[in-house]
Amino acid sequence: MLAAVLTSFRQSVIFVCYHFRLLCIKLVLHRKTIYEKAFLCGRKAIGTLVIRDLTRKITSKLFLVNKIMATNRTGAAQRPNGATQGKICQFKLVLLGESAVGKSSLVLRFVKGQFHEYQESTIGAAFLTQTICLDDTTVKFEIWDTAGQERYHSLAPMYYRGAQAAIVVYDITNQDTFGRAKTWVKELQRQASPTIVIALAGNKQDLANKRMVEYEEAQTYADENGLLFMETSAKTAMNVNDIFLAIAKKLPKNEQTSGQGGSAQGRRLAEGDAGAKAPGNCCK
Ligand SMILES: Nc1nc2c(ncn2[C@@H]2O[C@H](COP(=O)(O)OP(=O)(O)O)[C@@H](O)[C@H]2O)c(=O)[nH]1
Ligand SMILES: [Mg+2]
Repeated sequence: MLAAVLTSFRQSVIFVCYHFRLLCIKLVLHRKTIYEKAFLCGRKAIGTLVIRDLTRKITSKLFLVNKIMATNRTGAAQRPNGATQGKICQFKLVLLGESAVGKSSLVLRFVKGQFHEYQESTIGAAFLTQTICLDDTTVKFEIWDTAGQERYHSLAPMYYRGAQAAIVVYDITNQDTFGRAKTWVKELQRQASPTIVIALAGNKQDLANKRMVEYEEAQTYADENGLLFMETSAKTAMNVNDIFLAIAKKLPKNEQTSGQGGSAQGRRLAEGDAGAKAPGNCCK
């Protein structure tokens, strides 16, 4: 009887152990499946994120390339060396005037759109270029910004000789600089090219409350001498682009005979030689 009970107990224990083992195996398998699923899901999620990120990067790169291409396409109409944009002319322009009237500041404003309250004084001369577009004509200015001091005066003819345009600058708050501007105009009329386009700039217009040169006085003088005239401010940018634009409009762009002391016309640039020092051919 006891033996029978023991056997049955043993069998029960074996049965329970067997099922417990099965349960454990099932549990382990189940956990493995969960882990695997989670792993797969994770991989899928990471993959999606990576792909989404890559797509975004590629799209933004493509957008950037498109933007650059579009900019180049729009810019092409204004480039000086395109074949389809009409005339391309290059003119030598010189700035003259007493020192500290704002010659360098005007050039800096026109070329770089900047103004420095403490502009360094020019030694000898400085050279910059700027291009502007007039309808079907691209005008490239080769700008010679001279030093105003008397000790550099002997160098001036080097810069205005062969120049097609000049801006004579005075400071509206200083009467002496207006007198000096008149002397420069006389010198240009005597010694520069007879066809030179001269503009008179009454600079520092933003300081009109300290004005010593009346607008009407300068306008009358300019009219009498056939000069373009504008009051400008390198500080506020007033009339800076306008004075260069007015000169560009007045410069002859048709083929003519060369004037004394240099060609009366700008140089036509061949394709690709925007900065080339070609002989004085005319615009066409
Ligand atoms: N308020 C004012 N100051 C100016 C203007 N243009 C130039 N200046 C200042 O005048 C000083 C002389 O300018 P600069 O360009 O060196 O004169 P430059 O010797 O004729 O070349 C600098 O301190 C400039 O900041 C202007 O339009 N308004
Ligand atoms: Mg200067």
